Order: sequence, then C-alpha cells, then structure tokens
Amino acid sequence: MGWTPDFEQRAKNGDLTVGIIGLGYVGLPTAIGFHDAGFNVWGVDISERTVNMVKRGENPTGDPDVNDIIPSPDAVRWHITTSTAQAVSHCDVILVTVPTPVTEDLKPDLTYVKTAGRTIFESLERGSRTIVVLESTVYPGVTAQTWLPEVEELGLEMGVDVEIAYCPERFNPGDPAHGVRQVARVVGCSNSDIGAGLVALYSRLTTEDVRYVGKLEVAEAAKVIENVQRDINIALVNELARIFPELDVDVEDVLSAAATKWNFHRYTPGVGVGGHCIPVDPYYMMQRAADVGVPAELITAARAVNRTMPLHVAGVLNDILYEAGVPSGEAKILLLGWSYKAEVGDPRETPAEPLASALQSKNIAISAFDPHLRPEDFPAEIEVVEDIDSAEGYDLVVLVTAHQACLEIDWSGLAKRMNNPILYDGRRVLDLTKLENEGWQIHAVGRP
Ligand code: SAJ
Repeated sequence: MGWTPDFEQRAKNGDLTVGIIGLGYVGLPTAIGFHDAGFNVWGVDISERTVNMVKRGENPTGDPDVNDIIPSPDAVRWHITTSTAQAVSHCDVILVTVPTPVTEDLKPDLTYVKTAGRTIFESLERGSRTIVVLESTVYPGVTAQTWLPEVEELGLEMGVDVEIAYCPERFNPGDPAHGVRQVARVVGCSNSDIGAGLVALYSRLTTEDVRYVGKLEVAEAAKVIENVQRDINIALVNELARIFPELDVDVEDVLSAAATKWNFHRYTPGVGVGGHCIPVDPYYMMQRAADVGVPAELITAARAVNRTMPLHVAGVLNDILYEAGVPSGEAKILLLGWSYKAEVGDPRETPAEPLASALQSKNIAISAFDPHLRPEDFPAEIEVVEDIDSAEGYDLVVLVTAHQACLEIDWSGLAKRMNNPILYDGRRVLDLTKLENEGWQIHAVGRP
C-alpha cells in the first residue's frame, strides 16, 4: 500500500518499503542510504550488468564513494531486480532516478522519465495511492506533463491509485561531503499532506534540511536554476579568461584579488564545463522559456561561452605549437585527464572530447591519460596512455582534469621525455613557477 493517514509516522519509524528505479550515480547511493536508514528497499535497473554487479556487492557507477557500501545480497531488507513490476507490488513509495540527458539538438530527452513512469503506473495496485517521486533533473512542468497522460491513459485516478511528487537529487559525485545523506532536499507536490509525509521520509535519509516547497513546478524550477546559476558563474570567469590575457593580465590574479570581497563568489576558468548536470540543465530552462515565449538571453549566452571554451583552448594550443616551430601534421599532444571532473571516472559531456576533436582537425595527434577511466571509455581515435612514466615524444602536455593522479605525476621525468617540454594548465591548479624551474615552458588558461 502507498499513502495512508499514518504515512508520516511509518516514515519516521522506517516502516515503509521504498522502491528506487535507476541504480546509477544517484539511484544506487539513494537505495543504499534508505537501506542503511532502516527501510525495506527494492532497487530496479534495466541493465542486467548493473543488477548483477550490485547483487554481487560490486559498484557499477564510476563514483568511488559507492565502493564497499553496497549491502550484501542476503541482507533481508535489500532487494535488487530488473523488474519494475515485481518491485512496485511491494512498495509504498517509488523514487525515479533515471537519466534526463539532452538530445543531439540540445533538447531535453524525457524518454527515460516517460518509460519509467509508464512501467510503474501499469504495475500499480488499484486503490493503493502509491507515491511516485521523480528525482531526475527536469524543467518546470515536466513531471505532470510526462506522467499525467500515462496515468489517465491507464485509467488510474490521482489521489486514489497514485500520487506524484518531485524531489530533485542534489548529489555531487566524488564529493563525500555532499552525498545523498548529507544534502538538503526540497519536496514539491500538489497535496501538502503527501508533502509532509515525504519530508518525513527524506528526513530519515539526509541529516540536512528537508522542506515542502509547494507544487511540483517550484521544486522542478529550483533544481534547474541551481545549476543554471553555476553555469553562468563559470561562464563569467571563462569569458574573463579570454579577455585578460589580451590585456596582459592573468585572470587568476584578478579573480583572487576580487575574492577578497566578502560576497564575491570564486569560480575557476578551465578548458570547459562537463558532466551530466551543469552543461545540460540550462537547456531545460531555455526550452521552457522558449515554450512560453520569454527570451533566456543570459542563460543562452553563458551556455555558448562554456560550450565553446574547448574550441578557444584548442586555438591557443595550436598557436603555441606554431610558435614553438612544431611542423603541422607532426605535433603530438598528451591530455592529462579525460573525465569531466576531478576524482570521478565519468566521461559524460567531458570538454576533453571537443578539445581533442578540434585539435585532431588541425592534424594534431592526441593521446590521453586518465587512471579513473578504462580504455574503452575513450573515443576510438584517442591513443590511451595507461603508464604515464612511459609517455614520451610529445610536443605539449595539457592538464584537462585536476585528478590528484594527474597533479602528482613525475613532471621532471616527463619533461625530459618530451619533444618540446611545453605545458598548458587547463584548470589553473598547478604550481607553474615550480614547473618552469624544472624546465617546462608554461602556459595556462587565462594567463597571458
Ligand atoms: N567547473 C569549472 N569551474 C568551476 C567549477 C566547475 O570549470 O569553478 C567545471 C568542472 O571542471 C566540470 C563542470 O564545471 O567540468 C561541472 O563541475 P561541478 O563542480 O559543477 O560538478 P557537477 O557537474 O558534478 O555538479 C554537481 C551538481 N550537483 C547536483 O546537480 C546535485 C552541482 O549542482 C553542484 O553544485 C556541483 O556538483 C558541486 O557543487 O560540485
């Protein structure tokens, strides 16, 4: 059964069965979190590989924080299956944590949300008032627009057979300080009693603030603009990183000086903005604004700055090689890091990809080293370097992802094996003075 008048009490007592659909970066830690909080948990994924790995206690995500915390298969309150129908029949509340990527033409792809909802709704027990909560990032109005037609088509009645709500995931991969058990949450749904029940439920998952914020659209919008704001802030420093070198000023000096002001928020320029959140969510907001005919010029412009950053950097690198007299068609560049973010093994939307293809289009050969990724995670045309101490013969090395494993390589050893000991710090995290003293010709994003 789903909603009952004592749902809030049952949530406080851990006396609920929680289903999680989608056992990825967000879903698996969420399932583990509710299990550890004492709930009966059903985890569902369409991937046999994922289900089999989780059943063996192995971590199918690239996030090291999920290592070694997966309950053992014989844990009584832990059920993993590929069948949504099987799970739904046991659950009071079902959380949907499936991907919401953007399509090639940068439109939100809601296929997973739609399919997950339909599969849940067609398996629901009539009269159960099962609560279905979408956690995936969408834009305002999507939860209702995508799921209500399915509910109606199946002849289900809201408030009798099913309830829907939205509680955005705010999970930061590779950041144990902001895991599913340590982040504040907001709950949106039309029924405030259901909202209160879900606040009680999520309050058992996280130690941080959980609050009911009103209708679905408020919670949907909050999540999207959290990431839109981040994209805009990063775009500002990336745009400044293009301007200040032309003024013979290092943007990092300027940003560090500005950061002495109490309400200046410090961001860092880089080779680009990757991941499945920040470079994706703004397109949701742009889509919604377009739907209602209101321009989203700032959001669109910021996205363009970040999206073209890899191309800007590729142009700078090409000029550096030209200045160094490296003959066109003979240059070899080594990228340190491929993943979109430090300490995480995730190539999704990585800026390394457009950077590499822009360089390859200039007849520059590209190799990459990223110990957080498997060779098959790289595009075919990238030569994967697995042992950095054997790397040799490059004309330029670029720090793309600030993995500790990239920062701590044997820099002086590598300098000796380079054709040209030229270095480009694409994340502004290296000690450039020290490296210059070790014989590197140094360059960096935003540096003259
Ligand atoms: N980046 C910069 N400069 C910066 C910060 C980030 O270039 O100053 C780049 C990163 O290199 C990366 C991309 O932006 O390529 C995204 O980085 P991120 O730190 O925003 O990491 P994400 O994509 O994992 O964002 C997540 C988001 N969490 C959720 O959506 C729940 C985001 O809302 C968080 O603010 C972010 O983690 C975080 O705080 O680290």
